Amino acid sequence: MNLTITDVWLTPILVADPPLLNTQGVHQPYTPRLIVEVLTADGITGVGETYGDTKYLELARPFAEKLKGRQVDDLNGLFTLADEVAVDDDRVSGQVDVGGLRGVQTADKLRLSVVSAFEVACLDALGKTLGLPVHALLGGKVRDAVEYSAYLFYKWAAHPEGVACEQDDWGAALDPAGVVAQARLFKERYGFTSFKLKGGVFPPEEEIAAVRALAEAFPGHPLRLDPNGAWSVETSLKVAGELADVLEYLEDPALGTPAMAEVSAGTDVPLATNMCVTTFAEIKEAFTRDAVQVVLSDHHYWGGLRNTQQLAAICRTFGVGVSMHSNTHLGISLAAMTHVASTVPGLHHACDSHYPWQSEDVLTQRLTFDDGKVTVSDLPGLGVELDREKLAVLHQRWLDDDGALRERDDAAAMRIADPEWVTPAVPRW
Ligand code: GKR
Ligand code: MG
Repeated sequence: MNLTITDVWLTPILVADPPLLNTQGVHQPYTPRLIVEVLTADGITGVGETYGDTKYLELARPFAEKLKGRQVDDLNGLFTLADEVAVDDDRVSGQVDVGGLRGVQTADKLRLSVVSAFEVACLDALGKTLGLPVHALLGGKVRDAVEYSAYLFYKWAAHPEGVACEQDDWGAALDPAGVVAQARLFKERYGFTSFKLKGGVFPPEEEIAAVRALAEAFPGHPLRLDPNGAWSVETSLKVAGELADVLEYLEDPALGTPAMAEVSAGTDVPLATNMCVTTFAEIKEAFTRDAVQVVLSDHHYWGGLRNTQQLAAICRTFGVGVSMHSNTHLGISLAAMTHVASTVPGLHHACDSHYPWQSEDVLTQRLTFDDGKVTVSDLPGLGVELDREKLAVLHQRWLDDDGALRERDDAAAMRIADPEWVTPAVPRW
């Protein structure tokens, strides 16, 4: 058995994405992702996936070079290696990230977002070498299937006229009836029983009405609303008061730990976050102030699957719930999320996933949701296989792009429909 990494391949791609609305604007017709492949001396390939914007690519390239010659089981070494790769701090020192929806942006978080893809690829290669599934390398699964929630979005029927795109079959969802119709489709197609609505798009009264309509259509089903910090403390408390009887939790109603702590002090509705606790450094203040009751982990920016387990252990210690956040992603990441989620005890909330929105993938076989759950694979590694032809097609799309779509920019995508659009300052309401 030879675990030496002999080569690393990076393939940036553009993946079709429907016109999903959020506080920043709207999803572009194609979104960038990066596929990482790690090859070992034994001819084994491990795969990983992360954000594909230029700043991630620029970091991934020197990292990939340094990885050659190292051992695929040297997972801790990935973090020291990452520290050796220089980051242009100017571009990441501000608070604004590519989507502005995943909390603070720091050089460290950028590094972790890149390391995570390599960690997943190394675990996949190691698992394939040893004949063990990734969950076994993480200590073993404690459940056989991981539950996901339907991730509902306000959306247009199509991207603006004249924009090159793939047509989706979800239709428009711009009012309570549209949101309920979308939820019905999610349930029909995937069997989801929890629903999360991405809010912060319309005035809170309209979003309250949409959640009420969901509660009527799906009595007793867990419901969440996530306006990505678009509301003031006062508005957050008003919404929490009006929806207290139907919400499983309210996600990032207000921006930042101090505001979330104020909201938390004024309501019994649990608060979840993927914006104010996104790094280990942010945990202490948020937990001490009881600002959040559920942390939504994301292995991409937390730095991988083992860091996600560490986060879960800290949450458990403090009696804070843990579940999973998602951003546009493909099957490799869904497989990685499922493996790590299967190892986390006390995962009481269904995880988020954008996967149903992605009609394209780079796998020979798409992952499936049965009754809203993904079965944990016991095959060696992640249990997925790359489809080279599909990968090549999506990579060609990236090569053909003049650069406009290579950075995710939801505000720029919105300006195609509304040239006056500027991302609203928060709190907006
Ligand atoms: O895909 O538009 C989106 C979401 O708004 C995403 O970017 C968020 O980061 O899903 C995320 C969230 O839960 O805030
Ligand atoms: Mg969120």
